[in-house]
Amino acid sequence: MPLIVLEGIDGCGKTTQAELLVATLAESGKNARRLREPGGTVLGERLRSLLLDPATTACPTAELFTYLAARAQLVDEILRPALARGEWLVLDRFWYSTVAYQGYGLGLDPTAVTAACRLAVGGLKPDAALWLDVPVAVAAARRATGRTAVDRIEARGDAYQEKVRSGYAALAAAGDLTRIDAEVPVNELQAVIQRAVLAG
Ligand code: Z5A
Repeated sequence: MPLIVLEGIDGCGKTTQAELLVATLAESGKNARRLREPGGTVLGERLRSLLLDPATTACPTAELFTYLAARAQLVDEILRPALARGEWLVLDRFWYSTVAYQGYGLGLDPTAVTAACRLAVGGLKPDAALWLDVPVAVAAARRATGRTAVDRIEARGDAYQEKVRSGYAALAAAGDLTRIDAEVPVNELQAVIQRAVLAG
């Protein structure tokens, strides 16, 4: 199961769990690493800076295509070659984020967004896609303890995060994501994720 995706609203604990999962996989002898979206390539990291900069203005459609450009490059330059070499990749966000944030969050047609995502990933399918679900207030409290600067997406506030969360719920209901209750301590969540990955 070499391509594992962790998803969820900002502050749900994805990054913490992605790092723990990579460490566990590495301990068991796998060549594993974490990658994040947007990012992971020179193009992707530059686009990430623009996308998260509060000074950037981008209409929903421009924002959509910028995330897709970063993703298409990551798939072509990093993901496919690494998977072909047998590496295990833990991906902090993938196309599900675009459907949730730009589709459900910004009001773009989720069906059209999903079709655009398919084009960007060129048929690449994860072996496991886990949605770490927490209430918006819990995620906000977790973010508040860990960070200082608020980026352009976080600045949209709780109402936006609720729409994003409803997008993840729709993806889970459609069978695209596996929901995991993430309102539990780090070590408990780590055990649940490990079981889900190893069971796959
Ligand atoms: N975005 C988009 O709009 N469309 C797209 O297609 C894509 C992305 C791909 C990327 O930001 C932004 O891009 C993101 C969506 C948008 N929106 N924002 N903002 P990012 O990658 O910089 O940040 P993030 O994805 O939002 O993640 P984050 O803020 O780094 O949070 P996280 O990874 O979910 O959580 P964490 O860093 O692991 O944990 C947050 C804090 O909670 C930290 O202090 C931890 O110690 C603590 N924590 C973690 N787990 C727990 C548990 N279980 N209990 C208690 N406390 C915990």
